[in-house]
Amino acid sequence: MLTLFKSNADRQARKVKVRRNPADRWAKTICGYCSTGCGIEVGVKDGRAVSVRGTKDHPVNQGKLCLKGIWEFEAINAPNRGTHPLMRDDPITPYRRVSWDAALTRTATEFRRIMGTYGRDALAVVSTGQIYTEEFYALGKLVRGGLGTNNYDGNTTLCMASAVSGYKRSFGSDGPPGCYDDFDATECLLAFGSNLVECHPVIYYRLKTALERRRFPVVVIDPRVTVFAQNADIHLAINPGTDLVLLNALAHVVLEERLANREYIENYTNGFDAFVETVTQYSPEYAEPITGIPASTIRNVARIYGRANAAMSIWTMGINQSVHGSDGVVAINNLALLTGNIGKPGGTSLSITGQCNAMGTREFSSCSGLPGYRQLENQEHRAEIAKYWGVDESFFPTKLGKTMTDIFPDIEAGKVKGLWLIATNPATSMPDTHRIAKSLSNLEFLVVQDVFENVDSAEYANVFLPAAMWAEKTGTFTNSERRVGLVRKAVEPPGEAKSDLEIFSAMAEKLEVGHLLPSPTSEVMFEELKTISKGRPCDYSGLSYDALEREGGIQWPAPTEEGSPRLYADGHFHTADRKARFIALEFHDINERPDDEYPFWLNTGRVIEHWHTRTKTGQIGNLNKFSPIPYVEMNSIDANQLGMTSLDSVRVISRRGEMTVIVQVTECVAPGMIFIPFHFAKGSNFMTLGLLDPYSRQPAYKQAAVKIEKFSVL
Ligand SMILES: Nc1nc2c(c(=O)[nH]1)N[C@H]1C(S)=C(S)[C@@H](COP(=O)(O)OP(=O)(O)OC[C@H]3O[C@@H](n4cnc5c(=O)[nH]c(N)nc54)[C@H](O)[C@@H]3O)O[C@H]1N2
Ligand SMILES: Nc1nc2c(c(=O)[nH]1)N[C@H]1C(S)=C(S)[C@@H](COP(=O)(O)OP(=O)(O)OC[C@H]3O[C@@H](n4cnc5c(=O)[nH]c(N)nc54)[C@H](O)[C@@H]3O)O[C@H]1N2
Ligand code: SF4
Ligand SMILES: [Mo]
Repeated sequence: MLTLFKSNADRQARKVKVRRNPADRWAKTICGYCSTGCGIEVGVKDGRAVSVRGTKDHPVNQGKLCLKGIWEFEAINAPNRGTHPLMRDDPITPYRRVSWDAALTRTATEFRRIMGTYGRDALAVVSTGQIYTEEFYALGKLVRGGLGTNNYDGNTTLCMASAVSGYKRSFGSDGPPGCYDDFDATECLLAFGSNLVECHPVIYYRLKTALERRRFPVVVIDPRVTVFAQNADIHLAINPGTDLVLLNALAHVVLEERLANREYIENYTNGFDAFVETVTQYSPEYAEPITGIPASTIRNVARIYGRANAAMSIWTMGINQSVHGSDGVVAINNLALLTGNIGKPGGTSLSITGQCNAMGTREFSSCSGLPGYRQLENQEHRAEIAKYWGVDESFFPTKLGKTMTDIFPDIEAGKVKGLWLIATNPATSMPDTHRIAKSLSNLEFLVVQDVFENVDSAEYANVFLPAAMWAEKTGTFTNSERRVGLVRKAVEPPGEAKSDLEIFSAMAEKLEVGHLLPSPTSEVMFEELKTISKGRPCDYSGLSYDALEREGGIQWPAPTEEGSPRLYADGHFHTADRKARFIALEFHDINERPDDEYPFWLNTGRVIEHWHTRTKTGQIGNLNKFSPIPYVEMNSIDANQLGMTSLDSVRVISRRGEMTVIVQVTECVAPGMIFIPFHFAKGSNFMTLGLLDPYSRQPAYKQAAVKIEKFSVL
């Protein structure tokens, strides 16, 4: 963190202030930032959110909150909240306030015109991981059952798509099999590409608490020396994008040293022989020059993992955001299957998800199929949902449409003409944002539905729809351990802002499919999705709002209020033969790599204070005081060589774009690598390339080649 105090008075003025505001009442919610799913109560006084506190004895956070949670009520009251619908004829004229009726009529008319003129798929809908499950379900019903475009996806393609794809390939269905309690039972933790301390601070607190009770080895695999890496027993500073090779080599050693669980493999898996054939080629000596990790260290880690009675892996974006994202996830699953570490306490392969409701969208949004983990390709699934919704089965596409990352090139190519963005800000968060700006400018019609009217993507829009935020509406989120939690409405939304659910229902009306969403309450939506979830992997049928509130959340599958801490405990998976699949994975190096002209690896990610594109945290004084501006982490060897020092302004340049940013000299990145937080607009995503994973279509945000020059105004 950089401090730039000019004087003592300046230091005083910038001091972080925590006000203790008295509240009249407290509303129970789940935090609206990350997927940890902390219980958080919003203090309300005179109808305003004035405070928050962690929910005492909550099963996830036991009253603890991180920096973002502590000031979350300030996001509700922040400036720039959208209070009225806005409209303009074209994106170069100023917006004017209009009525909801005018904004929705115009939107529905444009949607109909575009679909009528160019075909249904000329309209795209891109949503998020940050609205309630009930809202996702309603949007899916409207898009799949009313609009009929197959260009429907969410920002989860930027985030969790590789985990989803990997789980489906290995286990036949999405769904993280483990839970946070696994820290209390495990004998070995491998953490791949996760900055847990900054990105899921309360999961880290759970891990630390488990370690204080009982030591077990923690191995962190990350090119950077994060605080997590500093606190690990072993840090593997892996070469960017080579985790697959490391994982194959770990499996190689487990097999070589006879540490595999033959009984588990025999009873519950298939595909083993082909897998063995492939990993046989990946000796630690072969992996060493590719991964940068000494063969002896790989052997050591494989032995620790293989000999543990229960061993677990967690991972986040260092794995998912790679051209081998899906393969990386499958390789983590392979290692778990090889040692029988699935479905048992302390033995799991647990994807740490990202956004507060990245899980809810996977379960019920219909983005990647139909609700309840149903598939468009499956005739029975189409028939079930068509019947339940009262729509013609033939209205559904029979195969999955484009993902968010393929929709934008289609906009650029003129195939997609209209776009509805809901709670996502691609103008800043997509890779190669110069190209995204061009795509957004190419649209005939863009509608942005967001809680903040100054969101970057609204610069390109014709219509802005102001939405109610977390705690201004009731609904559920699912966290990383499949725990469904309830957010109670604490306060009224500002001005004329409406909940996303109300907006979807009003849109359905305007599109003359109002029968799909006749009574837009979260309770009604919850009952519908519960009904269709019965017997599905994400079974919600035993849940109720009262039970969720009472318990602080319940883990699906939940055919009763009991819920399930783990999946696959009986060794049965969601595949046709109920066995898990070993999948043989070859490594193909296709990244843009540093060369003479662009000699540095660019790595991007997060800091604890900020949330994504800063629409929320950028408006919160204390968080900005901690982390006011973007910076580039640079190793001292590189800084010396380039004649640069901390606080110098430099230009970081890739083949796609550049940014000017100040230097932070650190030993946390290796020579030849730099790290820039991606939160700031017109920042690191000007430079990223974002090659896509072939299975998940998730962008490789963490690997690009750049050069660095001193900034000069002359
Ligand atoms: N404070 C804060 N917390 C958040 C968020 C936020 O914006 N701010 N966002 C939430 C969301 S949506 C998400 S998805 C999560 C993301 O959570 P994380 O994935 O933990 O966060 P990142 O900083 O994106 O990246 C994690 C690490 O991956 C490493 N990495 C880069 N390349 C590689 C590689 O090739 N191999 C390996 N093994 N590691 C690599 C990076 O050095 C970095 O330390 O955080 C969630 N929590
Ligand atoms: N370089 C680089 N880029 C990255 C990443 C990276 O690691 N490196 N990570 C990627 C990942 S993992 C993710 S998840 C994406 C995130 O990328 P985005 O989805 O663009 O992230 P946010 O800034 O969270 O955008 C969410 C928007 O929803 C709005 N919002 C919040 N709550 C509500 C609500 O209830 N209703 C409505 N209608 N709007 C709401 C917020 O104001 C905000 O504008 O970024 C990706 N981009
Ligand atoms: S760890 Fe995540 S869920 Fe918990 S308070 Fe922080 S941002 Fe919210
Ligand atoms: Mo994410």
